[in-house]
Amino acid sequence: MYTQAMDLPDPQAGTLQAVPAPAESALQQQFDGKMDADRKIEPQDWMPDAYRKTLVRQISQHAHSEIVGMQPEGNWISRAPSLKRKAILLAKVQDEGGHGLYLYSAGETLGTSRDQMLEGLHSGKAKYSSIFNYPTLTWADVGVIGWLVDGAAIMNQVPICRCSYGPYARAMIRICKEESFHQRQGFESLMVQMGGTPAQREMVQDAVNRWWWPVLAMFGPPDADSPNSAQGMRWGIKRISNDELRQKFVDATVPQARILGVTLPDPDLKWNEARAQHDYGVIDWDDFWAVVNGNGPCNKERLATRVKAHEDGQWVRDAALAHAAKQRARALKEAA
Ligand code: FAQ
Repeated sequence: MYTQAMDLPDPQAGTLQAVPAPAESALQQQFDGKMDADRKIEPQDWMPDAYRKTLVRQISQHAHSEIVGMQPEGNWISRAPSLKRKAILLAKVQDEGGHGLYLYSAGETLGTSRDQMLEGLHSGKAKYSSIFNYPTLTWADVGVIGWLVDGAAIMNQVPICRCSYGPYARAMIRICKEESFHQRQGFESLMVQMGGTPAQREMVQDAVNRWWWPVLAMFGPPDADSPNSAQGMRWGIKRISNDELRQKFVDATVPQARILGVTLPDPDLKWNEARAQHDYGVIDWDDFWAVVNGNGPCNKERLATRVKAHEDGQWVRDAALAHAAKQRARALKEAA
């Protein structure tokens, strides 16, 4: 679907007349006009190099996050406590894989191949979300990932449905619908566990204690330390800032924690009447940057697992290419 837009006629080839390209300043003006009118930019439209580069960076990081994000919960598929939970978890992890694939397709419309994007991930050059470098120690972690990690992902991703780049915005609409199911299944699983034994309730509380702060950091550095935010906002790629989204997430999650009967591990978390928002404690940004820079608890394991999965899948890619070559040869023979 996305790649069709890349099938542009080549003015040098065939009978098409080469049309003189408008001057760059005129193109920039058209682009700025679209930005001002809040219109979408599509793959065939002219766009400044920096806009294209920013999108490739963000979309590929996002795709990598979805793909690496299959691992922490994937570890629990064979250990899910019932057939029902196994079926739900299988569907969820499969959805994350699908999200990664739509996003790689959206990235390809910008002229960067999937192989190039994957090379960035496998060589350790490209980033993916910090949150997937933490371990899933118990079954409660799976519920907490659904509730908090997917909850944070939705908060961040709903505004991207209005992103200025058409293919990214459209991919996000379906992704957000699926993330919403993920969040609800996590919350429901935790509700069941909280209605269980004291040991089960303790397990849920322990998982919340371990995930809460990394989830808050997942929204990215504070606005004042976020080098990409200002330009991302001007280009309509980012609609709401890191800090604003983090605040919205805290405000939405506090009442949910109350319903579940868990405590959020922050002694400074309290309602601020004047701001009509919650105050919360200080995030450990040193820990966040250590994880982003490859030194989190599971970075090495996650990357090694991803690279091995890619290498183990080489035969599938080879077979698909051989099949496509055979089909093409047959079609040519039949046409002759
Ligand atoms: N982890 O200037 P900013 C999910 C980097 S999907 C690692 O603020 P920006 C689904 C950032 O890249 C989760 N790195 O950057 C799921 C930049 O580095 P660079 C992923 C981070 O782009 C659920 C530098 O710090 N979602 O969870 C992180 O304006 C459950 C400076 O930061 C997306 O990718 C981080 N947390 O804002 C799957 C959403 N935060 O590239 C499985 C799309 C920041 O300059 C199970 N992305 N950095 O070298 C975005 O909205 C934005 O890119 C932000 C960062 C908000 C992540």
